[in-house]
Amino acid sequence: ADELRAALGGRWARVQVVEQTGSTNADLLADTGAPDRSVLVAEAQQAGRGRLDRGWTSPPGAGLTFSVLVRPAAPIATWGWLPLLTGVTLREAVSEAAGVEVSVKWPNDLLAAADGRKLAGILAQTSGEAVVIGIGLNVSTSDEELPVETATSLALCGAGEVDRTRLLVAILNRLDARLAQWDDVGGDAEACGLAAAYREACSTLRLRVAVTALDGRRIEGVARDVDSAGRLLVTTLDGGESVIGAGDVEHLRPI
Ligand code: BT5
Repeated sequence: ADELRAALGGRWARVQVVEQTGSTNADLLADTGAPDRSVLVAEAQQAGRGRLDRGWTSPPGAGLTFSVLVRPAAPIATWGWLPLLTGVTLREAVSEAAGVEVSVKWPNDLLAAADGRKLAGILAQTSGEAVVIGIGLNVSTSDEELPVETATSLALCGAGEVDRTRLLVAILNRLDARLAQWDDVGGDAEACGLAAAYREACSTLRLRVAVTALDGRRIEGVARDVDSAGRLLVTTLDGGESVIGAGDVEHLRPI
């Protein structure tokens, strides 16, 4: 933790590292007094969560498992951009610190550019005026340790030895910078260049996709763009447009 704090140079208000916990997201959500820019890193997580209460597995020491808490000044209507902002940041940091090219799948996955397998997942949860953003990234995870066929790790992408602290510092430095730029313009993703970076990073855009919504609806069409709230705009086959929020989606897959 001291090494991490020193490398971050005071830009993160509170940095904690624990050997193990249930879920770093759950811990920060429960910590109602946590200051803006709190970070909680866990070596091992016993009850890691994905969206919709799905599980997130991370063998101890093989990945990065952490959450940050931020208290944005930007209006709540723009907070849908936070997982997307995190995805853009992860992509840049992974490319810089591990030399692996990745893309972002709307709304919350990081995929290896080479084979489309999932390298990382992002889980943003709101509690009052705070947002907790959790990140699980597979670093040295082996094939046998990965829970599903569609998962991969930096090591499996040919990254070689990756210094996890260095990678985490690269992520947190970039995340702080992007958050500040975005918050300074009131969460306007176009004005701070985030929307442009996202359009470049996102492999979902321009694809034909099938979305299964939580209410059972199925939407098929071309993923055209992302709007000012971070929602996906899908041009449906009949020429209409569906506006899809991250919270409404059970599955999204290219067709
Ligand atoms: C996510 O959910 O991808 C968000 C994962 C967020 C995890 C972080 S770790 C730190 C913080 N604390 C937490 O408790 N959570 C956050 P979703 O899109 O729902 O994907 C979950 C699905 O990904 C699972 O149902 C599995 O199929 C798959 N999965 C589970 N573990 C994985 C892994 N290590 N790598 C790739 N895929 C995995």
